[in-house]
Amino acid sequence: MAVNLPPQYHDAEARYKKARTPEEKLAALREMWVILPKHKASEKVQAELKTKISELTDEIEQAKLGPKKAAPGTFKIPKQGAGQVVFLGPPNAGKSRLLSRLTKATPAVAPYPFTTREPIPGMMDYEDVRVQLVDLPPITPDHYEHFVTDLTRAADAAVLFLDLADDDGPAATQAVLDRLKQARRELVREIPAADDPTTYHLKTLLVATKSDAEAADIRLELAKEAFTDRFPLVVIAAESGAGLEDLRKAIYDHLGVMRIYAKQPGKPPDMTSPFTSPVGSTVGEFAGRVHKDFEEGLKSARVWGSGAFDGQTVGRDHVLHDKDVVELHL
Ligand SMILES: Nc1nc2c(ncn2[C@@H]2O[C@H](COP(=O)(O)OP(=O)(O)OP(=O)(O)O)[C@@H](O)[C@H]2O)c(=O)[nH]1
Ligand SMILES: [Mg+2]
Repeated sequence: MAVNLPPQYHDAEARYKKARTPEEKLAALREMWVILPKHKASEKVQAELKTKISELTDEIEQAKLGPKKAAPGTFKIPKQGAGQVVFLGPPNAGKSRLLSRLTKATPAVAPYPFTTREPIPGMMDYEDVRVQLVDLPPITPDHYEHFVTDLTRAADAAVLFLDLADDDGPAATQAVLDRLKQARRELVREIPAADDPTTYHLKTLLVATKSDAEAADIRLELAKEAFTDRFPLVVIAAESGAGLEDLRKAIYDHLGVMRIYAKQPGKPPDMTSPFTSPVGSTVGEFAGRVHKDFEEGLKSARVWGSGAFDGQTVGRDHVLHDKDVVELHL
């Protein structure tokens, strides 16, 4: 879709290209953001601008911290599977124990705080897809690893932890939210449509752990009062396994993706390894995920699955549904 950009936008863009310092660049990018018309056709440009503004703000802030603390890119976790979900929470909340229950990863689990020091990824199976979970060091007002800022940007969603074995559980979880906000990371139920580009929003699911602990039910009521209007909530006990199957589904659903099975003409579909695309993706966008040249080259497609679609021929703008089978004609 073509975007009609006003001349002032191009002026600001020219200033951006000429800018020599990160601060000058950021100022020009912010002007571009203000001028940019916010509608469907400019969504891609909006997203690109937001990422640039957010990255540059991080860069300027990390430079202020000095080279020792900054170490940008110390930890990068290459994405795998249908999406990447980071674990954020206070110390000792059971983050690592949960990772060890949902994946084959073997993080250290200990009855004292600050056990986890580095990000640890693991792959969670859910039906015929896999979701990447990343266990992270704990967050408190005084303890914050700066690589968490980078890792939250790279992630597709977050799980926020609340410890039902701790009277201070809700306060400790609130402290995590506050500390992340200082790093311009805001955890939300849904990403707001038109948001402030200097803050990075991350779609978040709240997980209350240790429901088997004494008096956990009373603490759960308090936790609900504090958080249920802000996040969807799943209650678990990693030790007994209670709630874990519901949690797998909740994490997958939370990613907002759908499974699409590719089929070659004259052959049965490959039902073993679906592609995953954001909910609402079109045939054209799906083609681009299968191969970067396919989106351009796509002539038509046949779709089996949702509703009346039983091999019907559709165009590139046709919106797909979870578990559709698609045959691309190039
Ligand atoms: N009763 C009970 N204890 C749990 C449960 N899950 C974890 N624990 C215990 O809680 C303690 C902390 O667990 P970890 O998984 O190491 O906690 P963490 O959040 O990774 O802690 P940090 O790495 O310090 O941030 C361990 O002693 C676990 O055995 C649970 O569901 N029920
Ligand atoms: Mg841990």
